[in-house]
Amino acid sequence: MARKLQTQANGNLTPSVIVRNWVGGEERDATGGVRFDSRSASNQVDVVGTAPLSGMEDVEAACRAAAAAYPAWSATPAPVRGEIVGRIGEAISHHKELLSKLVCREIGKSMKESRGEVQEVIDTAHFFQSEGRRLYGQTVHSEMPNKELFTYRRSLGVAGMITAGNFPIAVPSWKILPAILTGNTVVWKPSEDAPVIAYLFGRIMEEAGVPAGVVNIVHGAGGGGAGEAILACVDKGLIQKISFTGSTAVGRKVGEVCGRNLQIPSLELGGKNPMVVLRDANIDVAVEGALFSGYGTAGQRCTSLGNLILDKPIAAEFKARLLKRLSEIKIGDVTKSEDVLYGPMINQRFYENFMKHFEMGKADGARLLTEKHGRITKENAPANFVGDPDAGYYVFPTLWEGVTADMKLSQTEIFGPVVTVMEVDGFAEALAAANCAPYGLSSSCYTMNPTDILRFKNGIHAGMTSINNTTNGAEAHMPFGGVGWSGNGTRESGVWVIDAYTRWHAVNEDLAGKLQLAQMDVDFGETKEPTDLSFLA
Ligand code: UN1
Repeated sequence: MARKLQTQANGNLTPSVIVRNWVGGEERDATGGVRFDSRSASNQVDVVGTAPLSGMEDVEAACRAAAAAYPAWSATPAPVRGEIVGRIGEAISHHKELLSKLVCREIGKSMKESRGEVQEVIDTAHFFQSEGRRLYGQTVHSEMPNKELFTYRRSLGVAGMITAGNFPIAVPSWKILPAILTGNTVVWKPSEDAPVIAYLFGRIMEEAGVPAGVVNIVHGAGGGGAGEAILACVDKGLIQKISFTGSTAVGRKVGEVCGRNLQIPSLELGGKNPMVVLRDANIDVAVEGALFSGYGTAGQRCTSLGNLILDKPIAAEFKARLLKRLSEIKIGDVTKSEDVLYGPMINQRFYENFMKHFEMGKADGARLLTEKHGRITKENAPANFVGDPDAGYYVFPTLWEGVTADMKLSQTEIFGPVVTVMEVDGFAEALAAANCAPYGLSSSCYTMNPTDILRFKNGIHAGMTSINNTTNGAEAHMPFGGVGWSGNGTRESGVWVIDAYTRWHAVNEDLAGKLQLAQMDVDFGETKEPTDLSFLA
């Protein structure tokens, strides 16, 4: 029978959830006994839940539980593992609306986007359910008779996962579902911004039949906390694979630890995603694309629009129209209205980091096109603001112009509702500007010209490209990941992520009944004398 969710009153209409670690199929508090609050990003008074602040001992226990579960799980037939992954998708579908409301409540994402995020988990589960009936290896011809060659995918062992708060359930599902489908077991440290969503995801996995210890969840902080402890467990030999989504700075550290242990981590890092709008583009469509790419989720997506690259003949009109749309959008408490384009900054750190970029832009000599900046308060709130601005970290949308490739503003990921406009003359300059930042996650180009479409697809340095669409829009069956500072070349989603959680095993079976050595005992026959073609000369 399903366990009852433990909650406590928190003064709000909805009680707060008592989150525990999930280790070896059991709920546990952290050994230190310390807990932290997860407050709604929209309204810092609403305690969505309290969660254990775990440390090294808790993470080690989770690694041991994952290692204990590994032999049986990796030996479970892949179609059976796939069936369980599929049931996770069914259970998420069953709870979709409630989970979407929780994503909205805990991290402050609009309901439309929250529903999209939960749908992404369902799509991922259904995709990997059927992969359980594929996981193909190959039969390969040998150089020698009576000998057969095979390739098999083998699982890696215990996979440690560290995820961010901006996609608190979709991105974890991109990692956990293919990892367990391919036979690995998992220790997951979710974002401290979203422990309740993570806890319920764990409960749903349990409900769907994920055996004890196959997925273990340890809550707590990143640096100096459970996240760092997971990395320490790589050095201790307790973890065979790391998958990390977060900043480029932390990704480099993860890469160092994994590198010295001869492991390849999956790193999904930052972006400064360009959107090019050429003179022949459908401006109506492009303005809406820029609005959603730049300001949806308050710009807190790794695929958010950074540099908006406008072709000179349409630049003035485009900026005017984008500014008009920015004056019309609703900002505010996403739990109170479904029409809000974006809600709060997810936490104080993201807010403070966003505020720092104004100094950078001024030092660069760029110009602000938007009028009001920084934190939205009761005194300065736009007329259509929804809810109480002082209750969360709400900020005005920001648009800069006069940005060039030599400015910090065009090179730095800001992670907030801000777009930096670069103006160019024609395709060649547009492509150069689109490639000016050291990142290369996503990209977009608006044009109706097939030659420019082809040239953009071939010339852009990015892991993902949209033609006439936003910089977002990953789908569960397409590869997700970047180049340059956006990652290390590993990919999530689709068939490509399977390479991240398996290694190839080459096997040969010799039934010849005698020793026959590759290369040495191979009979290629003799070449005859060359045919005399001299009479043709
Ligand atoms: C992220 O920001 O880490 O395509 C992932 C998108 C989303 C995924 C973003 N579906 O923007």
